[in-house]
Amino acid sequence: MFGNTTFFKNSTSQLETLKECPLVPPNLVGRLKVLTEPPSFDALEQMFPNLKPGGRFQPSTCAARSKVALVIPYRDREEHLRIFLHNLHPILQRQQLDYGIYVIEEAADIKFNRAMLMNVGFVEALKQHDYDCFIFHDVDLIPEDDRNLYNCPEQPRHMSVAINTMNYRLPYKDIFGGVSALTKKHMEIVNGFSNEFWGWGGEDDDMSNRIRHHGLKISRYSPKIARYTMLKHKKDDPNPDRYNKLYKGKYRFKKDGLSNLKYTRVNKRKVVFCSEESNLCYIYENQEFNTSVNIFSLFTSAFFKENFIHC
Ligand SMILES: [Mn+2]
Repeated sequence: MFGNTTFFKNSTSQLETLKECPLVPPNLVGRLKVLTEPPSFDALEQMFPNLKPGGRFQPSTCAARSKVALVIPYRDREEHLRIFLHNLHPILQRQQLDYGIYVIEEAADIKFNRAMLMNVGFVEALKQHDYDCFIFHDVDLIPEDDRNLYNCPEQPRHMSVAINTMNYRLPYKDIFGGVSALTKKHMEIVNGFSNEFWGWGGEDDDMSNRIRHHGLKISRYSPKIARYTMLKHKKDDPNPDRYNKLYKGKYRFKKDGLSNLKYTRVNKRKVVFCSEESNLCYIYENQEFNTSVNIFSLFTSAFFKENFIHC
C-alpha cells in the first residue's frame, strides 16, 4: 500500500521513493541575522549551485509538502532584490520547500500597480509548474526568523506581522500588506487582487476585504516569529483615489481581478541588469541559465514596448 506519506519520483535511471518531508523542518535555526550587503548576481549564482534552471529548488532528501511560488512585484530596486535573494534562498531551502521565485517587473514610466503584478505572477508561475501556494512578497521585507514557514495554511496568512520600522507591532487588525500567503484555491475564490489600484496603497486592504467577503479569515503567526526587517527606501507616491476604490471595492470583486487580467509580456527571455559601479550589464535568461531568480518583464496592454527601458 502506498500511503500519502510517499511519492514516486522518476529519475533518469531508477525509480526512487522519497518520504514526505517532516511537518517541522529539522534544520531551522530560529532567529536570524539579516544580511544587508547586496552580493552581485554572479556571487549569488555561485552561492546557490543547488538551484535548478530558472532558480527553482526541491529538497533532495524528502518530498516537499507544498509547491510554493514567491511572487515579487518589482521596480527599480535591484539592490533590494539581491539582498532579498541572499537572505531568502537559504531560509526556503532549510524549510524544505519546493519553490520558485518570480520577480514581476512593470514597464517604466507608468504608475506602479503592485496588485496587478501579483496577479500576473500568479498566472505566469502556474504556466510553469503546478504550484499550490503563493506568497506575495515585497522585495524590501526580509524575514528575521526561519520558523516563519513559507507555506499556505487552511486560511490566507498575513506573514509580515511584526516589522522593525513599525516597532514590531501590527498597525491595524485587518492589514494584509507586505508579505501574504494564499493558496491557489484562495486566489480563485477571491478572483485574485484588484487590477485598479495604480500607485501606492489600498490594494492590500482590498484583498483583505475580498478575503472576508468570501467567508475566509486572515491567519497569522505570533509576532515573536513573523518578524521582518524593512530595507530602507524613499516613500512612494500614495494614490489619492485609493479610499474611493476601496470603498466601492465589493461591487468589483467579481469583474475586477484574475477574471479581467490583461497584460503583455515583453522581453520574454532576457532581462538586463546594469551595475552602476562597473558600467557592466548582466543578461539573465530565464530557463537557460542557472539563475537565482525567475524574471519576467511585463507591462500592461495599454502601453508600448518602447516604454520598457534598458540601460
Ligand atoms: Mn517598503
